[in-house]
Amino acid sequence: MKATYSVKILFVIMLCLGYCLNFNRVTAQNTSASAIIPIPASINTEKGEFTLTSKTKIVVSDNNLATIETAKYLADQAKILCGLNLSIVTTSKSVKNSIVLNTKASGKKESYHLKVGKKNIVISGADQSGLFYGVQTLLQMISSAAENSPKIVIACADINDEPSFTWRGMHLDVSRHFFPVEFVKKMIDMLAMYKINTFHWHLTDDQGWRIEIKKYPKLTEIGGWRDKTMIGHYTENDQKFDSTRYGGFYTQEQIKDVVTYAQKRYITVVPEIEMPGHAVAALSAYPQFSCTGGSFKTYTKWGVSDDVYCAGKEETFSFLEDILDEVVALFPGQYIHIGGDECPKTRWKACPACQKRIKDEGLKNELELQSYFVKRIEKFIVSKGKKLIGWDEILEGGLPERAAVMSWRGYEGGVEAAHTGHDVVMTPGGYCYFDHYQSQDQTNEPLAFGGFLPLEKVYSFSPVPPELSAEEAKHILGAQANVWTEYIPTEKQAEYMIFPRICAMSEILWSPKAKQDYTQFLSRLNGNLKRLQKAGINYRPLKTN
Ligand code: TNX
Repeated sequence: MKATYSVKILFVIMLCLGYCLNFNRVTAQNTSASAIIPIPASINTEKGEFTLTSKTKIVVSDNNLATIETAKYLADQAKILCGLNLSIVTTSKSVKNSIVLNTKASGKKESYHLKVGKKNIVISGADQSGLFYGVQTLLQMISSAAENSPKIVIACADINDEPSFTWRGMHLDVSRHFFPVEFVKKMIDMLAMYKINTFHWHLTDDQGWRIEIKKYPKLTEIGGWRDKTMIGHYTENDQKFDSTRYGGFYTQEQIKDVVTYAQKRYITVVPEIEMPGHAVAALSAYPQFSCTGGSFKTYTKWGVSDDVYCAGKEETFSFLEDILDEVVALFPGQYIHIGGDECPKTRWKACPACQKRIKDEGLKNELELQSYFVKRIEKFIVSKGKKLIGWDEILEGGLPERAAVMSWRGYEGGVEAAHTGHDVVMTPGGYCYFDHYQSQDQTNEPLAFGGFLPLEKVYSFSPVPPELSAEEAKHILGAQANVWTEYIPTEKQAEYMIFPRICAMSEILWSPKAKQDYTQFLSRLNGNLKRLQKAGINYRPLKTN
């Protein structure tokens, strides 16, 4: 009797133990694979777990400077996330209880292999950016493990990951409202976390010129400031303004600092210098490059101005080429964005110099004059070893031979460009405009441009339209979110508009379509929001629309 009783007790104990062990395993699993945004291309969860301790070493196995930088980045971030001070060693020997970093993986650019074993974690990038993304994935696992228990337990797993698109971007308009370097860096940090690799910096517009140009100091002295700013919505019958002088700009030193900061996070900064339209701030400083000669004041309201650069005067082109000369020297990336959007033809129609240009060049009309303008600038940019990208209006009147198109008025511009073999970045307003409302009930939301772009709609975005052939689809480099800031005056509000929509955008651009699942994304997002909160991000809480 007694013996059977003990056996029974033993059996119950074993059951409990088994349950506990299994439970632990499930918890550990939850702390890894199910926490990552964007979801990796392939994850195999395996038995066992790795426990991160203060004794865990980061091993740089290839003695490469970039790998060492990434090791330092990992150590710094791990300290923030879980308080552990991980030391870095450089050795090709195997080290127990370590996170090994190398660039030995095979695969396409930016891809990586992450293996969590019981004794070691090995992150192999196909290149340095791949290694960096592997580290980002591990950091997400550490972050989520740290939330669940003081012990950092990561379930064993084998992850193979690569991006779907090469252009994974976010744009920030710093003209309508100015954002200081510290904020730009904070955003770059967050973008890196979500494997976004392009930061499109909208540096000039009617309402403010934000980049120091040494040859034309008045661009920032005068064009960097406006007398007042519109309050309320542009469409109100009775437009209202404050009475505060507003402005700011980045020195070239600050620009270089941001570019280097971004480079260390594998983010390319694409500068945008608007032309021929959206140029009132520049013209307020140098009115001689307009059709009428001015005078102008840096714009204080939103919308589109009739005053644009004069396409007839030779001096306009010298002026812009001088500016671009300085811009090209500051930004090592391939692309220079020249805007090209929303350029009314009113002034050109009435301008003798523009009309003469149309006649002399045998152009049909002002649309072709715009095309002449962009093509001329494109030649210059190409002569500097760079590529031109512009908003889809640059298609009108004929696209420069090698230019890439940013399709914002829907998919159409991008489709047309891809049909003719041009590269395209998709940014259709309905899916990518983060200045749109996040709720249908606008009363509880901060004033915004308009529209309705909830998280779920961002997640439903597909950058490649079905009408493209497989060959044409290769021209869709990717997509980006655009953050226009007419109605975004503060950093807090910018964060509210960007997060968590950028998390959805990152998954659309990185993860394979077959892995995209909104409900599952939401469950992974919950943990991510805690990390955003820790990083001091004023994200929009998940609530119904
Ligand atoms: C259109 S998108 C613009 C911007 C505005 C934005 C507001 C584009 C190329 N031009 O100047 O800020 O709409 O959503």
